[in-house]
Amino acid sequence: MLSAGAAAGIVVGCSTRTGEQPVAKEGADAGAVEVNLNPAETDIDLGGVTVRTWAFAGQVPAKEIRIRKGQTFRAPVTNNLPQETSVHWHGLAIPNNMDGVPVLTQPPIPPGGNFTYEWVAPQTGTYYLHSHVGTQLDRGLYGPLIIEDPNEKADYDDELVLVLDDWIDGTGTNPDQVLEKLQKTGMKPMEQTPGAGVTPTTPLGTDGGDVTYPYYLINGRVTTDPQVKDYRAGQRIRLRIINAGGDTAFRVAVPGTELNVTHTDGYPVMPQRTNSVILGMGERADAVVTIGSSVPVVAAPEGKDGYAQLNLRVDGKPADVNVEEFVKTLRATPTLNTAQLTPAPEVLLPQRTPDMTLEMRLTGPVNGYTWPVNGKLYDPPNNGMAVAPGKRVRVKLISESRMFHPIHLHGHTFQVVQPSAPGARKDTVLVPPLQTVEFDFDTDNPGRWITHCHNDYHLESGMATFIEYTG
Ligand SMILES: [Cu+2]
Repeated sequence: MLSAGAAAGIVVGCSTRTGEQPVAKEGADAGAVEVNLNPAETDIDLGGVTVRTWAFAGQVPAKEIRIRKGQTFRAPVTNNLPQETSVHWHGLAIPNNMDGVPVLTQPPIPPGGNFTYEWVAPQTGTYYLHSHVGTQLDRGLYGPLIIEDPNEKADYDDELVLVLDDWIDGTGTNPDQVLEKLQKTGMKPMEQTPGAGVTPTTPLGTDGGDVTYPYYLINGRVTTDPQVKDYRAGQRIRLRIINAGGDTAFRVAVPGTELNVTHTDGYPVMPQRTNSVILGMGERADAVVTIGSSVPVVAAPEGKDGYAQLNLRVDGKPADVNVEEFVKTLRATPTLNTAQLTPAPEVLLPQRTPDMTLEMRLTGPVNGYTWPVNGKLYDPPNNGMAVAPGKRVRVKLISESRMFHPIHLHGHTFQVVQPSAPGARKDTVLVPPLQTVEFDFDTDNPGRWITHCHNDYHLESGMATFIEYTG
C-alpha cells in the first residue's frame, strides 16, 4: 500500500515564469507551490479529433495540481485570450478576494492583463479550477486540483483522477455561439407533466439539458480513443471523479465492479457501496474499486445519447465488455446521488438550530431563455442576500423548474439536510425538477459569495445570486 502522497504522480513544485519543470517537494511544510495558468487559444487533440479551443497552458484538462493542506499556492495568470477571464477554485473556503468571480470579488482580467491568485490550502480532497467568465468553462478552461492530507489513512494502492466533460468547442461552433442561439431562439417551458419524470431510474427527470454535444470526454479523450491506464489484477484504485461539464450530468460506473464511495466534494462520507454514482456539473466523488480484469470506466450523460470511457487495463488485455449494452443497463438501474450519503463523523457541522432561512426559488426557462432566482436575474452587486457572521444559515432550494439544477455555493462547504439524519458535506448539490433541497452552512468566511446553478448556460442566463456578510 502506498501513502496518498506517493500514490500518484506528484506535480507540485515551483515552476518559474519561464515554464521550467516543477520541482517535487517533500514534507508537509514544503514551501509555496507556483503554477502558471496562462489561458490561450490553442489546438488540442482529443484523440483523433483536433479542436481549436481555449486552454490553460496548452492542455485539456489543465495539468493536475496536487498540493498539501496548509501549503501556500500561487498562480500567476496572464490572459492571452481575446476575452476577459478569471480563475475560480471550486469548493475551496479561501479568502473572498481570491475566489475569481468578476464584480463580486475582483475585476475580470482583461485580454493581455495579469492577476496572481495566492491562497493557503484550507482543506483536503478532490477539487477543480475553472474560468468563471461567460461560457469559458465549456471550452477547455478547467483542470483538477487535488489537496492531500498528509495524515490520511489511505486504504488503496493507487489513485486516478477522472475529469468528465461534454465537448462542443471547435467543432464548427463554440459555447458563445451555443449560448447566443439558446437566448435568441428561446426554449418553451416543458409540458406541465406531474413530477417532471423523476423516478428511481431517472432521478433528474426527463430533461437532460439544453445542449446536444458531439463528444463526451474523460481526461480530454473522446470515446473512440480513450485513455488507457495499466494495473495489476487485485489492485485497489481510488478514483477521483470530477464532473467539469457545462450542461451534462454523468452516471459513472465500472462494469461488474462495485464502487466504494468514500468522499463527495472533497469531504469524507461513511463508505457506501454502489453500482453507479450520478454527478451533476461541479460535483465530485471519490470511490475505490478493486480491479479484476481489464474493464472500462463508463460515464453516461444523463438524458443524452452516448458515453465517455477510460480503460483500466490488466495484463495488456483488451476489456471484454459490450459497453453499449452496459450503458443501457446502467440507465435502467437506480443510481446513487451523493447528497444521500452520510457524512463521516469528523466532518459533521456541530449540531445547531438554524438562525435564519434563505429561500432560493429556481424557475425557468422564462421569457425565452432566462433562469431567475426568486424572480430576479443575477445582477451583481445588486440583488444579493445579506446575512450576519457567526450564524447557522439554512438555504431552501425550491425548484419550480422542470429541469435539474446543480446548485453551488462558493467559499463554504454546506451540510445537506436529510429527513432523518445530517446529510453529506458538499459544495454542489443536485436539485431535481420540482423538488426542494435544503442545506445548512455557517457564516465563517466573510465576503460576497456567489451561489449559482452550475449549468454554465443557466448561470449565463441569470441563475445566480449571492450572499454577503462582513467579519
Ligand atoms: Cu440550472
